[in-house]
Amino acid sequence: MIDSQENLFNITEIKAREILDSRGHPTINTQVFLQLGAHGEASVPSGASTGKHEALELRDGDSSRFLGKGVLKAVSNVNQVIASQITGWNALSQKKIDEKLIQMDGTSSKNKLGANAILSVSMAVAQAAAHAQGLPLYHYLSKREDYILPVPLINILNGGSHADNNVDIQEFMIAPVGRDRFSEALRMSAEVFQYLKKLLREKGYSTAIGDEGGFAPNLSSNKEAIELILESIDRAGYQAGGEIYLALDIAASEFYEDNQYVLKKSDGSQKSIDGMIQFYHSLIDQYPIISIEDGFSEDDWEGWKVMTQEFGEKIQIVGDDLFVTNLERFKKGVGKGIGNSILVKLNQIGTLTETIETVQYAQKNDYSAVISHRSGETEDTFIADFSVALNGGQIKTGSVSRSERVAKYNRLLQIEEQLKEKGCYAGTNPFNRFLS
Ligand code: 2PG
Ligand code: MG
Repeated sequence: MIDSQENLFNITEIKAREILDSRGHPTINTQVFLQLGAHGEASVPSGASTGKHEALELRDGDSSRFLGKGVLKAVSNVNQVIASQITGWNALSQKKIDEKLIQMDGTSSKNKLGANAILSVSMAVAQAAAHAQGLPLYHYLSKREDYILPVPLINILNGGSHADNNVDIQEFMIAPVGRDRFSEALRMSAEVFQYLKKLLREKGYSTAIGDEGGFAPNLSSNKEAIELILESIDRAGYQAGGEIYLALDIAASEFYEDNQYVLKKSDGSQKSIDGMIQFYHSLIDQYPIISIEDGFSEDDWEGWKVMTQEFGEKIQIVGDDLFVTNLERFKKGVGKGIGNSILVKLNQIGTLTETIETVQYAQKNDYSAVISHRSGETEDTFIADFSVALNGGQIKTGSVSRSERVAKYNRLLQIEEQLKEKGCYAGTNPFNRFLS
């Protein structure tokens, strides 16, 4: 009896295809069908400022299609290679399936089958299992009694590799902590975004947006971006530094050249580790900044160490390109006492199980875990559920414009509504250690 019930969760078909992401580049979408009739699907995002230690995103390299960016090899790896091995397996056995995928690939950076191919199956299996059990994904993944709705880090001004402007810092985000509901925090942020638009117009700046839906004007300096955001917060009637803090993703790997940080999009100035530390002092001492991501380059462990010593008690220091959601690299960083937070992107490592292990390791070691989108995204809302399932307390998924970003926030609104008193907004909690 139990056997036949379990059979209902067996995978009957796996079907992948090439679709488009938010930048008009191809990516992979995979559906997993179960005996029961239920199915799940997932689409894999893609970065622009990718870390060099990330798992491999398999692209065809055939310049006659999509400028070489096609993903037909990854699609065929799912439809032929993976499907032939995983069909018939029980979708409830996520860990076993992920282990099998890792073993089938057999390389440390998943460069045989491609992390994009593998991840699309891993996520779609979880979605299929959740649907088959009639559970929302966040509940299927964690089965908690109570949940935390994450603070959204909302990227309202874009620079770096995500925008064609003269701003070096990649992301200027607001962290709306001063409310007790996610929906209210999101409303505050959307209002600030609209005030920022008005302000940019008044000043004669462009209100065109960058890859993650934040504005992307040409500005006189990185600091001007911060000043404009602070003024928008004020005009919206909120208190910067009380109700809303600022968070930055410097994405410093993007402008690290010959042991120097070269602010090439703005004034072209070159900075050493000391120069960067002084730069951060001038920002952190002056503005209500609560979090800085990738303040130093992905292999500049020395820079990271100095930054952590200098600011580790004052602000959240997030490793993205540095840790690449990779447990081994992350362990090395934790061992060296580097950073106090990790950015978590499923496609940097390639399976759900490995990603969960990394988040759990962070939580055990008192590092915060910020669940993140990529700059090239799709309408898939997996990470919204994932952030709630893991009680991480923070999600970074772009601005409050562009549907591929807003889809995640809208999914969180639904989750908050479903959870009622079982869901609690994280508010200031993830940052309390820095706020006293
Ligand atoms: C980052 C991400 C997402 P990308 O650097 O944190 O914002 O950008 O996906 O381009 O790596
Ligand atoms: Mg980053």
